[in-house]
Parts: sequence; structure tokens; C-alpha cells
Amino acid sequence: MSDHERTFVMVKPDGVQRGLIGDIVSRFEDRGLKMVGGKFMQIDQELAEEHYGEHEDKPFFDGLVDFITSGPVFAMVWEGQDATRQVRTMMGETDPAESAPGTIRGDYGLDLGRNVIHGSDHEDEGANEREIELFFDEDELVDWDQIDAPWLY
Ligand code: RTP
Ligand code: MG
Repeated sequence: MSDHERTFVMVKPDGVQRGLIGDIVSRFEDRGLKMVGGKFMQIDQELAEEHYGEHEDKPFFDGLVDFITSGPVFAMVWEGQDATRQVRTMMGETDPAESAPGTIRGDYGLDLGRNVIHGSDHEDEGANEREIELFFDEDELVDWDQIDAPWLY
């Protein structure tokens, strides 16, 4: 765990279609995490298969790849203390039906296959760094600190 841990987060196609990008970004900002990268993009087949490679033998793999490539996503990198685990806690469980109200999936999701948001798995060591590298070039990430200025309130 580090104060400057970075994690990969993505609003999935259903979240984009439903206009939830702003709300999801706000939740992470309000929590005190800092966005260091953001990209509105369409995932192609190759990137989808690599990103979800751990699930390639599962029966839901083809449907998952079809869904994640079905429309634009908003890919982000968020930084902060214990960021990977914090984001996963705020997302809720994989299945929205098991997710507590107040979590993103618990507030917006109904369907296991359309669960609004992806976040790197905090139980999979190094998943955050692998996913950041897969989606972002180094020069697309911005190092910045909140400044102390009189106009900042
Ligand atoms: P994600 O990777 O998308 O953030 O979701 P997750 O970590 O909470 O869950 P994971 O186990 O990595 O599964 C990836 C996505 O596959 C779909 N799924 N379907 N039994 C099923 O039909 C099933 N299990 C998982 C979900 O949409 C999940 O987000
Ligand atoms: Mg996962």
C-alpha cells in the first residue's frame, strides 16, 4: 500500500450509455482520490481479450468481450492511498444484486453482465499496473499535486 498507489478504472459501455460518467468521477473525487489519466475510447477485440484474459476459459468470456467492445468506455487512472482496494470497495460486488446500496454497482446495477464499472482486482498482485500499462501510454498520465492558492475553495 502506498499514498500514491495508482489503479485502473473504467466506466463500461452500459455506464456510458446511461450517462453515469460524471457521477462516477464525482464519487472518486469526493473520496479524495486524484485522477491522473482519463480517456474516452472504444475497445477493440484484441484489447478486450487481453484485458479479460484471466477469464478466457470461462463460459461467459465471449459475451463479456462482446459487451465491453459494444460501445465507448471511459478509461481512467486514479491515484491515492490504497487506491485499488478503495475503488473496489466503492464499486461493490461483481454481482450488483449482492452489492450494498451506496456502492456504484449497488446504486446503479441490476445485471451481472452489465455492472457499470470495472476496477483492477486488489487481490491480484500487480493487476493495477498491468492494466494501466495496457490502456495508457506513459505520456498520457499526468503527475500533479493540489496547489495551495487563495482562489482554491
Ligand atoms: P471486472 O473485472 O469487470 O471489474 O469485474 P469483477 O472483477 O468484479 O469480476 P470478474 O470476476 O473479474 O468478472 C469479470 C466480469 O465478467 C462478468 N461475469 N459474468 N458467472 C457469470 O456469468 C459472470 N461472472 C463474471 C461480470 O460482468 C464481471 O464484471
Ligand atoms: Mg475483474
